[in-house]
Amino acid sequence: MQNSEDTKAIVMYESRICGYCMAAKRMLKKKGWEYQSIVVDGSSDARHEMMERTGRHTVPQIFFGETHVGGYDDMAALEADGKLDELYASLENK
Ligand SMILES: N[C@@H](CCC(=O)N[C@@H](CS)C(=O)NCC(=O)O)C(=O)O
Repeated sequence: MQNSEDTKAIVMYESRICGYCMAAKRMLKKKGWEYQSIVVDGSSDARHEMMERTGRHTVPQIFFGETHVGGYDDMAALEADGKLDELYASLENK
């Protein structure tokens, strides 16, 4: 159970050794956006939850609120299209 103060609008399922996760984290940091990390290494529950929610098995998997953005490439594509800021602006609990 998460503390409500730990609950962030952006949630990223990630693993510790993962280049795409690092790239996603760099992008979020550059934006100045906080996120909640769910590390799936060694946790079959968290990995199972990620796969159930996304239908994907690769990390990272990123949610903006209830919206499944996808992996790093998907988030970068939204940024390139100028749509990521808009999605972020629509979030509560930032
Ligand atoms: N296009 C994906 C690639 C993600 C990816 O390949 N992640 C690696 C870890 S850095 C992974 O999950 N590999 C495990 C696998 O392919 O089953 C993205 O941009 O997020």
